[in-house]
Amino acid sequence: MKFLEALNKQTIFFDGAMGTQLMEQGLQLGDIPETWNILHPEKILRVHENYLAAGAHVIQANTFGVNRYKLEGTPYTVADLVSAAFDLTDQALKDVPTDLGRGFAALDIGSIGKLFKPLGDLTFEDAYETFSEIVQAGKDRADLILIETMSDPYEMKAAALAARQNSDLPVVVTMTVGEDGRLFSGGKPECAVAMLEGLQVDVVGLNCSLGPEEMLRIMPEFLACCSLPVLVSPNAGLPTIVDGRAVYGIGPHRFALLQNKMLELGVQALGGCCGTTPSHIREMVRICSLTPRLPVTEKNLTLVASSSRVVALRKAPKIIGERLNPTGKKKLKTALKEKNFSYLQQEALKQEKQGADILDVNVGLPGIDEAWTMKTAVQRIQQVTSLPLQIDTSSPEAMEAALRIYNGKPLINSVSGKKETMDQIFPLVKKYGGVVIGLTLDENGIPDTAQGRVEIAKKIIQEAEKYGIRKKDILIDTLTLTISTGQEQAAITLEALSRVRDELGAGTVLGVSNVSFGLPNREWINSSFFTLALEHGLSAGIINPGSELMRRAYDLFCALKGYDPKLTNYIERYSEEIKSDTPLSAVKSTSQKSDLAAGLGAIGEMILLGVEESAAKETEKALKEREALQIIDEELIPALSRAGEAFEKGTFFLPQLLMSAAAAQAAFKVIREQMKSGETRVRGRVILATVQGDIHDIGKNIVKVLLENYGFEVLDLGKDVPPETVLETARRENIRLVGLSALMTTTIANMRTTVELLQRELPDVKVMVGGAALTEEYARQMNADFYSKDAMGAVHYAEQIFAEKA
Ligand code: B12
Repeated sequence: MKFLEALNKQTIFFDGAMGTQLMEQGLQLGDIPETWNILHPEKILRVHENYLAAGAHVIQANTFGVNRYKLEGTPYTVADLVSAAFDLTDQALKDVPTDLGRGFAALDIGSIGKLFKPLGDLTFEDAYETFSEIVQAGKDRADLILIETMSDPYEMKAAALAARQNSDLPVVVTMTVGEDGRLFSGGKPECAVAMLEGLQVDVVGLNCSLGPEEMLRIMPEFLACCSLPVLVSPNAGLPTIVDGRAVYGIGPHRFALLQNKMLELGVQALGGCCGTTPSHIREMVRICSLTPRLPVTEKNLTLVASSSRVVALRKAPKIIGERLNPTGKKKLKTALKEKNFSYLQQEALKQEKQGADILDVNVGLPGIDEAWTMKTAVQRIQQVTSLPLQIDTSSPEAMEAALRIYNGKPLINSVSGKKETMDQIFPLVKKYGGVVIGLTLDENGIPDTAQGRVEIAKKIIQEAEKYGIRKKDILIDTLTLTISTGQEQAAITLEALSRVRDELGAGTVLGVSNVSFGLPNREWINSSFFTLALEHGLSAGIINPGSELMRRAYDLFCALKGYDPKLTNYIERYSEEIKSDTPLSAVKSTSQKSDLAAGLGAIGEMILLGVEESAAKETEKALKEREALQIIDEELIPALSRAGEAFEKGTFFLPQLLMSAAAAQAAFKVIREQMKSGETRVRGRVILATVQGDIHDIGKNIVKVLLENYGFEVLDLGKDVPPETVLETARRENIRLVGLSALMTTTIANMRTTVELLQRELPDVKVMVGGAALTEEYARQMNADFYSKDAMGAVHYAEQIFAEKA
């Protein structure tokens, strides 16, 4: 029996932990567990056999970490270790049959362990290649591919795509969330579920990080958005550290009872992650086999998603921001020609603030490399906004380039009823996933009756089905034509709209403003037509969210039709009005990120929004009026502090913190350039370093610039610097003053070690310390010579030291 056949029939049990089992047999921290496939095959085989004997149907080959990056510097190749892993699963499956006959072996794929650009140096294609190599190595030996312990939706996409493109095996993807139920991107699992459904994977789920109790709390929400079978593999509780080792508190019986509740909620497959043992799996199989399983249900949701936000269409009507389309927009045209993507970022942020739900991205201009421009625009826009994007192009090459690197499940604009277009676009939708807009025109043009447009809509939906694209993933555009050439046009579009909704049960979309082409006071007609369209069932309008009249039409419709619960939005918005040409900084915000910047200047806001180029530009402007130090004190530091506080509160997530830090660095670079003085005389030489284990270097860099500015030469050892390196450099370079920075409570200990080492080995060297985690009191305790809460203090102390000896 094949894996999917078995899953269709009954509850499928996966095995439990491998890593914690191997640690009990002597695996040390830092060892690569997969090398044991060759070094200690008998131990791996025993783990597999124990799980099969406990009743598991699926065992995971010991391939979790076999990626080219982790194997760098070892004598092993991916192919060697994967092949050895499947020799062991083959043997185990032969030795121990399951109640379904021969069990199944999964090619287990874990996270690469690197961050994507711009946070790290991994590109989407690097990740895709890395995963493809593993899939190719295992595809002929595995029964299924299990992509697991993934927290970044972008990495899930790379892995799922690699699995789909390089094999015909069933693909299971389970993700890991924190205790707050969120992914690394800050999004809820539904973002990733929407994307993975679009990528046509077979099973999704949760594993690792949490115990079954915490996962049970998340499960109802997870299941509510998911129309695929679900696998849940929790840890055996949350770990506590006892004598330096992780101990998991939930025993087999309790684990089994909690997993049984998952079945009652509607999960189809169960397994275990860290800390689970064959006893956990045995008890789970014993108890859960008796519980009838619920069927998988189609939730019929039309979801588009970014990595951190999901928008459900066909519920309340939505706004698609139209401002990122060069037609009729001179500034945008120039920006595209000049490759000024920060202008596009600004326009995106502006529309987000104005309340758009989704952003249209169209970069079509004559003479432009559309594929490159579209890809770059999407990459850059998704760095700054959490809104899902609508990829809008008539070029299949540009479409594919953007769909490939898009982080989430996009809206795809568009396909039409023309056979040639459907043949080009549907394969892309099948490959990358997305909700696709079907235009009601074909080889014969645009029908001039509603009936004709409904017929084309039907044809599009039927053709899409052949590719496995479901009706819920199609929105029909019944096409807006101008009433200036035929007044009946509006009525035809509207009739088609409601018939698509009522007769075909599909969602709809319209570019609204074309209705008034060639007429005066266009917004008046547009906004009234928009209201009519909403009343005829429009799911989403492509409009300018900054237009007062359009916005008002939308908000009033929502208020009158009950889409604005308790009229909260209406009351909040209409105490103050918004104009379409209002500059970004003056727009009343609907986004939490900009609220955070309240009271700060433009630099602070750009740091909190994480827009590097704009942070730099604003700094250049500000330097004409204000002192560099004032900018640091009034904008950079407060913005970073707020980012830190929001991070601590859990309203800001690591990618955002990283983007903010990068923007602060960009602002700071501008300041540094300006502060470089022409001074040539060196007043003294100073070592600066952020201590081992700590990678925060913004503060240390500020200290460096000030010291240099005051005529000192700085030997910057960078961040994460071991005590020995500081000592060796101080000795070799005959240094008299060392400055150390530490930002975390956990790294203060390393600062202390460094201070002690320096004072023991080089008693004449003075050590000054600083960094947000430090206090005067801590500094005294570690016997540092000097502490300063800011960079200027470092300069004064250096002056004192070098004056004394001069
Ligand atoms: C930016 C930032 C990051 C960036 C760092 C980028 C970079 N290149 O530096 C990134 C995103 C990478 C990051 C990562 C992490 N961060 Co962080 N981060 C911050 C943040 C928001 C701002 C730090 C900063 O740059 N401040 C501005 C500078 C100018 O201030 P400063 O460093 O204190 O420097 C001034 C003075 O202290 C002094 N000074 C500094 N050094 C020296 C040296 C000498 C000799 C002297 C005299 C003076 C001096 O002069 C400077 C100018 O006046 C803080 C929050 C905060 N409010 O501090 C959290 C914070 C420091 N991070 C934190 C954490 C937990 C992390 C992570 C572990 C997150 C994670 N879960 O992975 C990782 C740690 C990675 C590691 N191993 O180090 C915690 C630390 C908690 C604690 N008390 O231990 C904080 C406090 C956030 C929080 N509230 O939770 N972070």
